[in-house]
Amino acid sequence: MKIKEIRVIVASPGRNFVTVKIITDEGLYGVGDATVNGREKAVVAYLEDHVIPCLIGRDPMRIEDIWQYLYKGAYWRRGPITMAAISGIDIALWDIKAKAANMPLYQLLGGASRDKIMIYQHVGGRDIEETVEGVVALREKGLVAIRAQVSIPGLPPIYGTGPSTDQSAMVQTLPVEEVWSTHKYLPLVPKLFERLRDTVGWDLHLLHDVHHRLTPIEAARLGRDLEPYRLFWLEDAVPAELQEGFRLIRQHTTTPLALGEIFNTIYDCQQLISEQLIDYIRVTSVHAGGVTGLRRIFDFAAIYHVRSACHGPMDVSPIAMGANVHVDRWVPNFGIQEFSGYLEATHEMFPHAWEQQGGYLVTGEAIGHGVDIDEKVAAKYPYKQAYLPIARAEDGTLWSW
Ligand code: GCO
Ligand code: MG
Repeated sequence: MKIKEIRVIVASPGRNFVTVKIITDEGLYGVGDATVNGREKAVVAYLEDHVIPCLIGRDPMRIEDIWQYLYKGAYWRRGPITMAAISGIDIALWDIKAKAANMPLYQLLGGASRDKIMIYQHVGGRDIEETVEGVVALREKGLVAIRAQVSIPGLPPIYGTGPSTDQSAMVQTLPVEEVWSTHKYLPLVPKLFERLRDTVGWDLHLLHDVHHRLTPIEAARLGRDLEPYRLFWLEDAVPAELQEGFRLIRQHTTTPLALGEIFNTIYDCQQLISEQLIDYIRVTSVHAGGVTGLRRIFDFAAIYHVRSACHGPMDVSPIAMGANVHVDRWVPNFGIQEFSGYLEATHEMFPHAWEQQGGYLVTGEAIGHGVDIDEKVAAKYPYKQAYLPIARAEDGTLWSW
């Protein structure tokens, strides 16, 4: 079998997605996700100009060799654009291999370690009351794990806090600038979780995402203040370039820590994992080297009792979600899977075998990863330039988030 053609399809069914379609001379094809939110076209150029010409004529069964060829062979290793391109190719190749083997992907990976995949979904509110109502409503739909966020009083809702802010990236051409205050945020979050525990009790898993906005000592304080409410995790407490920075947080709190949505390789989390500075590693197939990358990172994490928790927001396409859930179904050290849901147009463009059943996702038994792209639908939704927002402190200082 040989790779005959590789197409890159860019479309915006409510969000921008970059999809790789690898077609073989035997007619089998596979699809992969290569989306980097807000930087989509950089990946398209990388794929079209530098990757695809090198792969035509190669044997699609040699997934590991192609992965190494694109990683080591480029000389310029790692980085989000390179790794998203590798991820898109890798996910499509695993799809082809599983189809050739006539198996669902999880079977090829080693078979099912579980029947269904626990997910968490998001609730945000303009105030504590609104968040509590949202959590109660989601629990009624069968969710067993919920991420709760709240806007800072006196400031407009910003990305990842108030209601529906995950959509905001799509309506602006240039990045919106938002205002952040650590001073106002820190005492607010424990109050939210106190109210939540009073209302929903202790069975529900509760999570919180800080979006990289704190320093280690601030995160340590927050983790400690949240201990009475037994969070499932505190996510992205500080920017993670400084892996040893997490030692400081760890010394002060037993609140579990999760990290990794912007990581691309095992080297981004090597120290975090081997020093047991985190509890959940949140890498995802589209950004961390595809199925091959995830397997490598999760196997390494297993040695140190760190569990998997694939990133799964709306900008990780249903294809990457398909790859994630097959890995989730197999991975022995599974923790949880994020699932933000998708807009109707996104579902229409990516027919998928995975499905949500209450608080869980199931893979389905379709061969491959079970997700396809409908190119006719894709043609209806042209790319729209869109960016994530930018955060500034109240005095105008550019902020991490
Ligand atoms: C999450 C995230 C997302 C990211 C987004 C960036 O936990 O799901 O933090 O909301 O910000 O995926 O593109
Ligand atoms: Mg996050």
